[in-house]
Amino acid sequence: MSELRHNWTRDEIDAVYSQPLLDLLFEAQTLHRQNFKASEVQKSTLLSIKTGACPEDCSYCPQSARYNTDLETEQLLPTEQVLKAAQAAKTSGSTRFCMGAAWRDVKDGPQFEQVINMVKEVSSLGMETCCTLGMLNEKQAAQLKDAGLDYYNHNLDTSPEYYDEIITTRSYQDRLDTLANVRSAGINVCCGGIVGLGESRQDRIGLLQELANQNPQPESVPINRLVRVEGTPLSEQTELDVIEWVRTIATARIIMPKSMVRLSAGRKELSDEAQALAFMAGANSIFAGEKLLTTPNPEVDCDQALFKKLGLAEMPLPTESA
Ligand code: SAM
Ligand code: DTB
Ligand code: SF4
Repeated sequence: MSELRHNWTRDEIDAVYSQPLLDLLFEAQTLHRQNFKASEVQKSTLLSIKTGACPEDCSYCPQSARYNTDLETEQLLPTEQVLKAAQAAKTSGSTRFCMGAAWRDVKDGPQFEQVINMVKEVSSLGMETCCTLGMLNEKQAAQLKDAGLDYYNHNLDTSPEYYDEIITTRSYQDRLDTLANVRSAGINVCCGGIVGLGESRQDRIGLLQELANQNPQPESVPINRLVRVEGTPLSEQTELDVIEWVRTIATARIIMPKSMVRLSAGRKELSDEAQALAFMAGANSIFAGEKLLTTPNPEVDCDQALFKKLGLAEMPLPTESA
């Protein structure tokens, strides 16, 4: 079985990414089958626990206060409401519950205390917990770990060169610093990016290089397809070719063979066939439930039908399968 590498060059990744599609899929499938049960797909459910009015300028994001996106902003949700959603997610087969807040960073105080409490309560339902709350310092990461947080999501989004075209209010290094704080607290890292921002193939390769060369590699790698939201600067962006997206997923699987690769935002616009190709390319996780944070996701019934048609099974929690 291949060893994990953290010294990938862009040329090496390009050689993987740009090979004939059928060879690429075969290589990805081979590694996928060495490391996972090929027909199991993990399901996570997202909930926006604090929506909109975000001070950052991420040009893809409907939650930035700088753009006019018709979004209803929402204060931090009451814990009971979050718990209800987590219970419903568990009932519908999700093993992980991910709580997202439209914050630039975490501020110490009552709101953070409330999030810590949410993590404890969701954890006690027997689900894996994940938070995505923006930037985080070392102490805050340790507090989340103590509360039982399993994963922290913080994306690099794109290549270091393209990053400044997309976000100006925080740097690539800020993101790497937060990821280091999450790691040092002993929390699993969920880190990926977005494709379809108008970036080049070299930028997608650059993002994959940054992800794979982290040591350890992120346990979970969400690959988002841009959801174009009216009012954001990227609302008119040309859609990324599906095969390029599949190549990105297959390359992620090959260079990060032990990570979970998640089909994240953008599934609603994709056909069953496109998603089947992505599963063949080694994707083994999805966001389930009719809403992502603020935008629509496939209905639960639709996903159930897709799983049935493709013969996919829900991946159990690690302890359940042991
Ligand atoms: N505010 C926190 C942050 O930025 O880290 C947490 C929430 S933020 C919405 C989480 C991630 O969602 C972003 O890093 C980005 O990758 C993804 N995202 C946001 N808007 C998106 C969109 N329109 N299409 C695809 N992915 C999107
Ligand atoms: C991630 O990589 N994708 C999720 C999750 N992490 C937090 C968020 C997708 C958001 C899509 C746009 C929205 O619904 O607001
Ligand atoms: Fe704010 Fe996160 Fe959206 Fe950026 S991606 S505008 S930080 S909610």
